[in-house]
Order: sequence, then structure tokens, then C-alpha cells
Amino acid sequence: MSKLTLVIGNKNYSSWLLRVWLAMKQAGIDFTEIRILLGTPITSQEILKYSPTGLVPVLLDGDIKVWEFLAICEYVAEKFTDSLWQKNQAARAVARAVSAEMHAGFPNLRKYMPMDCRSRYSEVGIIPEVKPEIKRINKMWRECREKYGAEGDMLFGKFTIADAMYAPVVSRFVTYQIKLEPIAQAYAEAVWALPDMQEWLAAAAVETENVFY
Ligand SMILES: N[C@@H](CCC(=O)N[C@@H](CS)C(=O)NCC(=O)O)C(=O)O
Repeated sequence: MSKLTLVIGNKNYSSWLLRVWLAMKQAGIDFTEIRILLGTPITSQEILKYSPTGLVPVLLDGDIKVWEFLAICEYVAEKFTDSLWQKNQAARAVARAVSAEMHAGFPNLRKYMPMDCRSRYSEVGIIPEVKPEIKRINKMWRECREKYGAEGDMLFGKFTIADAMYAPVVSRFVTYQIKLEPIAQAYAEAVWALPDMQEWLAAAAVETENVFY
């Protein structure tokens, strides 16, 4: 059995879990999963067995416990692989900046367009408060692709933590059928087509629980 354990929740709804899970898969890191159902009367007490914040994801590595998406990704990037950040310092700085921007920002996107991988809401118009955030993401993705993306089809060429950060945004754009600029659209399609992303989406599709935030 793998020494690393990732404590996660429902795959259909858990954007922070998708981020960590995808980053670890893309880096070829072996891990097992403990799945805790979200939105039940015992969710908090179950998560608190592993997580001091009562939130998942949490990574268990022997006696070491790491919570918070970015801390988990930094931990695995430091300990198990050198592939999750760009080698070029300038590109790495921008990759960290756009990752932090996602971690701290886009409140309306999160509020009005929660991740729901298996659903499609073509009839829902874009809420006005979300429009500037979608515009910013279009611009950010275009600039990253144009400036740093020559060696692949991810934001910085090869897959990095920045792509893990935006994978749930790609899923939201598919769910809510958001029309993107051509470069952003091509990037979104490349993320969507990643075999690991498809594996996550397939697992989300067969989950039967409905969680309403
Ligand atoms: N800032 C945290 C966010 C984690 C988070 O919000 N996790 C949600 C699932 S995506 C959760 O644990 N919710 C607990 C619940 O619904 O009871 C991180 O980066 O890991």
C-alpha cells in the first residue's frame, strides 16, 4: 500500500480536491484515497479526524499531515518531484502569482458557478458580477500561453500547479457553457482532455450523491 494518503470528498463537487488530486497524478505520485462524503450530518466530525480545519483535502505522509491545497502541492513538489513548477524563475514567479490569484480571488465565480462536473446548465446566463472575473481569466490564460506556453499546451507549456489550480475553472466553464476567447478555449480543451482529468470526471459522473452548497 502507498505510504501517501489523500483525504478527499465527493469528486463531482470538490474543486480543491480536484486540484491536489490532479497535480499528484500528473506528477506520477502514488497515493491512496480516503473518501468522506460532503454535506452529511457527520461530514465535519469525519473530516476533523484528519484535518485541523475541518476541510479537505488533507495529505497524510506517515506522521506528517498537510492541509490546504497550495501547501499540499508545495510539499509534494518539494519532496517527490521537480516537475510541478517551471524551472525558469520568471515563469515560476508568474505561475505562483496566477495560482495565488485563484486561491485568494474570483469570489463571484466560486459563489455563482460552483463546480458540478457532471451537470450542464446551458440556459443559465452569466451573472453580471462574474463577467469581469471571466474576462480576467481569459486574459490571464492568453498571456501565460503566449509568453510561456511554447513547449506544450498548458499555461506554462508543461503541466504545473497553476494548471491544477485552474482545472476546476475549466470544469465550471464546461458545466455553465461559457464561451471563451480562442486561446483560452484551446487551453481549456487541452486540460479537459488530460487522461487524469478524464479519470476524475468519470469518477464524478458515477457518484450518486447530490450536495447543495
Ligand atoms: N482553502 C482550502 C479550501 C478547502 C475546502 O473548502 N474544502 C471543502 C471541499 S472542496 C470542504 O472540505 N468542505 C467541507 C464540508 O463541505 O463540510 C484548501 O485550499 O484546501
